[in-house]
Amino acid sequence: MAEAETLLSAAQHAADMADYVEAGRQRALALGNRGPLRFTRDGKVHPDILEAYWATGFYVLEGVIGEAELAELRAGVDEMLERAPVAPGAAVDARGRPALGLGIKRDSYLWVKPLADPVGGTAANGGRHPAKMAEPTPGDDAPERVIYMLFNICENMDGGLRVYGHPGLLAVAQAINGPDFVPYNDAMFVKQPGLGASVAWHQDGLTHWNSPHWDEGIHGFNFQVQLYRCTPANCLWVVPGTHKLGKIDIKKRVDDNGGSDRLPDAVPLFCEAGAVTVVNRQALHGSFANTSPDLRVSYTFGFHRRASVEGQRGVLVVGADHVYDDERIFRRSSVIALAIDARAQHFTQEQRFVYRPFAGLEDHYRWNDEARSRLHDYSLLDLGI
Ligand SMILES: O=C(O)CCC(=O)C(=O)O
Repeated sequence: MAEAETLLSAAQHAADMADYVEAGRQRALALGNRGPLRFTRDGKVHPDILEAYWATGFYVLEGVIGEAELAELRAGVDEMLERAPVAPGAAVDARGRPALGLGIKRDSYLWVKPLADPVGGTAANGGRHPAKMAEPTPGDDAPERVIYMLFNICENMDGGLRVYGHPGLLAVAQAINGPDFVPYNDAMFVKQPGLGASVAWHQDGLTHWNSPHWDEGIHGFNFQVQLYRCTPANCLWVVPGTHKLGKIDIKKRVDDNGGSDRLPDAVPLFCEAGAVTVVNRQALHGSFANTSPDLRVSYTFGFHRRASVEGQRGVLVVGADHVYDDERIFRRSSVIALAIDARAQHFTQEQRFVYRPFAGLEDHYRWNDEARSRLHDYSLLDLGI
């Protein structure tokens, strides 16, 4: 009985969040780091966007992905979910068909317990999530586990590959990380209403905190393409300005907050479907168990400066320990070149992005069946730092 009394119901968690969520919304609106993706007359990302990004550590780009493309992405996610193995490691989906992603070395699906915090307070991801989030108890009808993340997006979903070649987003990557920018990884966070697990507070980067060259951009940034409306109750939260602080004692912040995960200065990245959020990987960020009634699906992919990655020993990646040499960087970066061509073939009226490391090599990176086979297992080449 004593244990039952300490359980936090999903409804109570949602109610407890209400005031915090509203106060966070007001703080977020005051920051001035949201709006459409704008360019100067000579085609550069508008300096106001970059200034606000560097000041706060994030930006909400509104209205980047149109309805038709969103519909393709949502259909791609639905298909991945329908064709998921019936249970982790199973060979067939719920209808007995061969499950998606069987031939890919990296798992395409990650399951967790509903409303749980799978990494907080553990050594996972290099121990970067030192404090545990509140873990509300799901309803009696909740499944034992839910899909929490999808991987290998560029291989499993053509719509996902095309977004990877989006000219506006690649222009942002170039403006933040320089023309020789390189990719990190990609995934989809799936936070189902009443079931979605939390992501404990963390800073993403692991490698460069003590580097003599450390600065506020050295660990790169992540985009999140938002497939559905994000509300303050289900979205990612960021503590503004923390990308400038170096490594933060996150456990102490939570302890100083009375042990509560509702950090007082954090703000929610709420937005409409089709927005793309840009978050500095050094910024302190996390998301709560989704006890709201709204689904969130966030297509997440990141980019680094080439100099941050060159010669680094891999972290946060699947597969053998490996130093990121020129060949690995080039091969992983070729996914961008293929994505640009896949996009150009689909959106024929759009001006394609010129990715400097592959300028002049476009004919070798045409999107076709042979290119599709070259993409196989690309995520084993991810460039985590
Ligand atoms: O979207 C989320 O809930 C978590 C995202 C995140 O932590 C990340 O991209 O590093």
